[in-house]
Amino acid sequence: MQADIFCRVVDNYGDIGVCWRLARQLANSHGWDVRLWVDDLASFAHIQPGIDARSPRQGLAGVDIVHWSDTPAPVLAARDVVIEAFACDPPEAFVDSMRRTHPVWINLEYLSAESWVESCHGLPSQRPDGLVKHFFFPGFTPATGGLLREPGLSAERDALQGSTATQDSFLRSVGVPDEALALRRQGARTVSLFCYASAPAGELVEALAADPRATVLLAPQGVAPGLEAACQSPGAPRLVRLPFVAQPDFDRLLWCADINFVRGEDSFVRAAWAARPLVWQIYPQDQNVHLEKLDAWLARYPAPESAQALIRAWNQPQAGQTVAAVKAVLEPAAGQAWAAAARQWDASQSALPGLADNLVAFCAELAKKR
Ligand code: TRH
Repeated sequence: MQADIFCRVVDNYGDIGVCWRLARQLANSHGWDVRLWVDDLASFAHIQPGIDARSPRQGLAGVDIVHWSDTPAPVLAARDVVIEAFACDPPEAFVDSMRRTHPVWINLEYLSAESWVESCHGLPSQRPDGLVKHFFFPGFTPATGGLLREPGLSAERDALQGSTATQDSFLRSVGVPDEALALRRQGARTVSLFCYASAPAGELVEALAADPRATVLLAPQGVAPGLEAACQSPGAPRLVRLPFVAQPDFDRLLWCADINFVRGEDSFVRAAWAARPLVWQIYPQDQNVHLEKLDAWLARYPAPESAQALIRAWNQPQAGQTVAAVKAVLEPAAGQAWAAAARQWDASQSALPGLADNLVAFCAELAKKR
């Protein structure tokens, strides 16, 4: 299959994060010839070393990367499959070429745990010009498109989680200092933090500082800028700032942590594959509609009530309940129940077919009918 994936970076790193992961998997696990169109190469370069933000065309990891600029737009014609991520509308000249060849056209939607997704997944949308676009919804049930998950991920994760020495050398390689590694070896818990500015990170630090067990807190540069000041108090976590790392290393960071605070879409899914407790900060939307989506996911996530309460508090900072909620999950019994639930969540979700496999099968069916 020859495919074009279109990615417009609306905000942050999730749009390109999802598209880049999908592009690599289609190219490397399924042998597809993939062109990835990206309008914002600077954001791409932030999460992928080796991307040249000024290059109109470059190849990396088996993917042909096209800078999607409007001045002038690249002159390329559609091939077998067109995947537009998150309804980003391919350029008009490209759609013109689609009218001549009628490729399979997929609109890859945002992830949601809401039940309506099942009835919309796979539906066609007939356009007046004769082209048909199909909706492909990621999701958590067999009636959806599933979640992105690379083959062999669990084995790689288990190997890392089973070896303190391998974790040490990995963490050292991404910039964790020896003295923080020593704290881990002496029994400190590891917490990773990737959140939006609205997250009550100060309350998290306050609760961790009050706990007798020490904490090493890993946070990317620029995220939660108040952490440096918050981590000055006695007993506060040992804060380690890390540069943004490539996606496979970001996975490994999550695998090394005891609790992962993640956000948006892609890091949220990756934290599930860590099989460790996760706190999700959902991407905020107008009129708090995101809170309904959060509830839809919490109804599926098998974590105990104390963990669910923390996740709700983390997403509604005005409630000011995060200190108490963190303290509750640090109780040994609560923590053990949550850790077991996290393993169960990973096992149940990874037993379902992955998004790339589902997408490949879906496109093959549609291609037969062309
Ligand atoms: O950056 P985000 O907030 O992206 C958001 C969401 O996707 C949201 O749903 C969407 O509407 C909005 O963008 C436009 O969070 P997310 O989805 O977790 O994406 C972050 C990506 O960055 C993910 O692919 C992981 C990657 N990443 C790294 O590769 N290395 C790193 O060091 C870090 C911190 C992140």
